[in-house]
Formats: sequence, structure tokens, C-alpha cells
Amino acid sequence: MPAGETVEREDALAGLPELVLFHAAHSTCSQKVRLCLAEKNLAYTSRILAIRRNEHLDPAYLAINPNGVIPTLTVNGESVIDSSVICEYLDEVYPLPNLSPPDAMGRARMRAWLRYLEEVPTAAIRIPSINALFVGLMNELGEGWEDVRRRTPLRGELYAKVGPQGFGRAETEASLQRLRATLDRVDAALQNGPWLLGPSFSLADIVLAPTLVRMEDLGLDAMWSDLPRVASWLRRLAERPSFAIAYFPGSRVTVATTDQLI
Ligand SMILES: N[C@@H](CCC(=O)N[C@@H](CS)C(=O)NCC(=O)O)C(=O)O
Repeated sequence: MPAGETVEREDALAGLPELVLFHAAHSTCSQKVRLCLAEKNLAYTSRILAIRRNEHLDPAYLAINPNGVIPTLTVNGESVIDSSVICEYLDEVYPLPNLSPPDAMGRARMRAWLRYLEEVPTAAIRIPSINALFVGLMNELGEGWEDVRRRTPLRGELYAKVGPQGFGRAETEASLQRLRATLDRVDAALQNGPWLLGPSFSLADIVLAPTLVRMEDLGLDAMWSDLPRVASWLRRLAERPSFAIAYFPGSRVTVATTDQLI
């Protein structure tokens, strides 16, 4: 989707605040927000940032997102940052269809999932993603990459650990273990499915989705070959109309071989 294009959809909310999403096709955090916007059938103006050209570290972007990461949603020019926070914001302001449980205890359970998903698998998937997809670009950038590492407000420490072949074996294996632990936890929750919180699709499913899709793209789907509930959750997710909207062409990435992961 070209930068600046407005996502044209039936929008019963015309006249409400202008939504602008700063994002990238392949960015897993952006995909969470796009899924949420699509579930709610919300129109927005799309501003694609080229991470390759460091547009996320541009002073003008840092002024709207001081963390120097994507996505950012602006609402009449005011920023909402952090993908899960953006999803919760959207669900609060545009409650139909509702993506949160109706009761406080249910919402507490959902938020516990959101925090866990951010802390464990969302962080873990960065390691094999960088190894397989981004290390080539980092090497290609050379000195330019050093500059990114110095300028990034949040990721300097993480990027200092990336060598010319990516992360080391121990770091990569630890991240795969964290992903497997997540799959086990998801599988256990899906016993009372079909969705993470039970009968209704929620923000917890949205925040989980990009990690599993990325694992699939990296050829890591064998990690749930013994967990059929996880596989059927992913199939159900892909059948939702929001999926094709959020994952427009260019959003999925593939690697030729899992050897690239380590
Ligand atoms: N907690 C943030 C994390 C956002 C994030 O890490 N975004 C990645 C793309 S998925 C990014 O901007 N990476 C650029 C970089 O690491 O320099 C969120 O959920 O919005």
C-alpha cells in the first residue's frame, strides 16, 4: 500500500476523528493495529515508513513517537503509541464490534495476556526475525548500521548483540524456547476456545497473531506440529476478513531455509 493512501472502506464513522497510521507492511507490531482497525472496519490514512531508510528515526517522527519504533496512530494529530495500547484505545473509542470482555475480570485476564504477549513472544520473535530477515540489511548498511544503533532510543542494547551472522546460538535457542513456552500456554488456553479468552475473538488474539504468522513465515510452524489447537486457531484467524486486509501484499516474509535462523 503506497504511503499516504487512505484505506477506503465502508465507514459508518465518517465525521469522527481523522486516523493516521504510521506503519510498515512487514512490521509485526503494525500488523496488530491493522488487524484491529480492519476488525472494526475503520478507515485510516496510511503512512508507510521505510525502516531501511531510517524514517522511524527521523526527528519529525521522533516528535510523534519518542521511542523511534512503529506503529504510531495519530488521532486528529495527537499520538497514540505502542501497538497494544493503540488496540485498547481503538476498542475503547470504537466499541463495535467489541474486542474486550464485557466484565472487569474478563478484561483483567485479557490485559494479562497482552502484557505476557508483549514481554515474552513479541520480544522473542525479534531474534529469529533479525537472524533470518534483517541481518543482511544490517551488514549492508555497515557504518550506517552503527549510526542506527547509536540513534535508536530503545534498541541499542539489543542491536549491540547482533553479529555479522545475527545472534549467537545460545540467544537464538533461548528465544525459540520462549516461543515454545508461549505455544504451550496458548494451547492450554485453547482447550476452552475457540479463541484465547473462550468463545469471543478479542484483542488477546490480535496481539498474538503476528508472532505466529511470523513463525510460520520463518518456517517455524513445525514447533506446533504436536499442538493441533494452535494450528486450527491460526486457520480460523486467517479465515477472518480482517486478515487479508491487515496482511496486504508485502506484509508476509519468507525465508528459504531455517538454517538462516541461527
Ligand atoms: N512496543 C512497541 C514496539 C514496536 C516495535 O518494536 N516496532 C518495530 C517494528 S515491529 C520497529 O519499529 N523496529 C525498528 C527498530 O527496532 O529500530 C509496540 O508494540 O508498538
